[in-house]
Amino acid sequence: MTEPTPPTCRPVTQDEVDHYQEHGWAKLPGFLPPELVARLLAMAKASMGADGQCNAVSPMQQPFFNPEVTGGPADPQLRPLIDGIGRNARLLMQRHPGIAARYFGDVFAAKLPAARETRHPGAGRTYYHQDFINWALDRSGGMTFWIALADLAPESGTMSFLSGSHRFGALGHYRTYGEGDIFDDFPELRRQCPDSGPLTYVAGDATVHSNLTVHGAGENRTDGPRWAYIVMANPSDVRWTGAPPEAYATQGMALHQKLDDDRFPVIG
Ligand SMILES: O=C(O)CCC(=O)C(=O)O
Repeated sequence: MTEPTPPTCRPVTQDEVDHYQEHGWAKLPGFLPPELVARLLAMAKASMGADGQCNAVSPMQQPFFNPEVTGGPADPQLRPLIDGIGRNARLLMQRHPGIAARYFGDVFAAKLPAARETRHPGAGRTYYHQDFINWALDRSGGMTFWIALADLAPESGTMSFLSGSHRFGALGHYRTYGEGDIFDDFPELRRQCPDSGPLTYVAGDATVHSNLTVHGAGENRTDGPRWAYIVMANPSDVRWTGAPPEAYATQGMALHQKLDDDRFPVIG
């Protein structure tokens, strides 16, 4: 008897690849099958509680959402999905065939209701930013898959993207805009990059955005947490710039080394 295939995401279509290349992001409707979404949501609630804040407070303090790391590629429950995402990342990045996708990180992301008392940071607005500079990597090409684990309307604080902003190069670290925002330093973004506005997701829908694409999200104005699962991937040849990133520990790493296979395995 053949083993049942473990549930994973569907492959991206050519239209989605084209949209991603042109706009820097793409919507992926029905990316995950319902049984996998239900399993992921149950995992998230098991470690974070139904209110999305029973986990330990993350050392990476940011207002966007309350994060909870998972077992990542080492978790046999998650690996088939993470591999499926790696195969898609490879298709989306459109590098030469020798370049695969490398896992970079994955978290459950509960944006907490803005109107409630919360024990965690993570009940704020996701102000517009790029991810690239924060990753401390020597080349772009990386991307984030943002997967809705429930039906999410714009008022829960869903993602918005500035189409074409991935062609503007690096636009600063998100902590450097002070009281203002990215549009103070780069007003041309407003003129040249149409804003998708906050998207509506059905559970299992996803978006994928390049780490150079400017994106943001509003506050969560609903009563409960906004449940999402985020997986990040890079081209397999990325190297560490030597800068201190927020996303990973660099102790023992050598300047310009490739990301190590233990923590950042090639996936797909
Ligand atoms: O979930 C959010 O509000 C922000 C997520 C984000 O910035 C990202 O996935 O790069």
